[in-house]
Parts: sequence; C-alpha cells; structure tokens
Amino acid sequence: MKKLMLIPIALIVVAGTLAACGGSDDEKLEISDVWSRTSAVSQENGAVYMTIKSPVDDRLVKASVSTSIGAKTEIHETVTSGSETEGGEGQEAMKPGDGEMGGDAMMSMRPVSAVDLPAGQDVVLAPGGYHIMILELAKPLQIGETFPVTLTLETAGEVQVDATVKEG
Ligand SMILES: [Cu+2]
Repeated sequence: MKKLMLIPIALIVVAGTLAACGGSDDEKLEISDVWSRTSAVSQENGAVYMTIKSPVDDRLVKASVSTSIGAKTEIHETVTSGSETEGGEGQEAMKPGDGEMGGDAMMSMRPVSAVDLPAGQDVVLAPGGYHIMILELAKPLQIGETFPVTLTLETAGEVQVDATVKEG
C-alpha cells in the first residue's frame, strides 16, 4: 500500500518541474546509474538497475545481455505481500535458507511485459521494485566489472548501456 501512495506524489513533482521549465531542452533519452549486483536470492541470477528518463512517453519492453553473461534476461517487478518489514530493504526476506519465505512479509518477483516510461519522468529500476533479471549467470558477477545491456524501447528502439557491478 505504501508504494501505491508514492506514485501520485512523484507525478505531482514531475508535473511541477515540467511546468517550470516549459522548454524542450531535454529531448534526449537519459539512462543513468546503471548498476548490477548478484541477486540476494541465488548466485545463479543477477539483477540490473538504472534510472531512465525518456523525452516522450515510451515503454521498456525488452532487455538482453550477452550469453557470456547469462542465459536469459527478463524484466521483473518485485512484489511485497503481507506486512512491511520495518526499515528493511527486502534482502533479509530474500535470503535463501532462512526459512522465512512463508512469513507475513514476503517478497517475490514476477516478470512484466513492459515498464512504462512517462515523458520527462525519472523511472527508477531499483532493489525492491522493477529490475532487469539475468537468469542462469554464466559466471559470478565480479564487483567492478562492467557488461553491456541492450534495452529495447517501444519508441526509441534499441539502446545499449553498460552496467557496473556493485556490492548491493
Ligand atoms: Cu527478478
């Protein structure tokens, strides 16, 4: 429920910014802070996060990485069901083998077909929300290494970005 309430606030902030600027200086797609970490769930999977700002209404419909990184790439959404864990980032609940997966605050992920990118709005892919999931990593991700990720946007087409592996 917390998440649902944050969205309208974000929209208001962006609307205000647009009204204040009014110009058309930001006509280009901005993708920043692209980073990756080995998943907390399993060393076999990785996740990529980033901030995307599109000049026009667009949608992220696909992401892919080289098979030298991982076998399969999906766009995921993290869903929290049950009560929220105080101050948690979700990592605790996602640790394997701690036997709490059936607890009252459970995080799970599901594939989504697309992420909406409203014009001029920062859309953040971050732990606990949308992310790009790399399944069946070819080898463990090393802190500091970078690898290319190809994103497909409905309007902008294919865009390649470099993800930097960080501790997360
Ligand atoms: Cu995932």
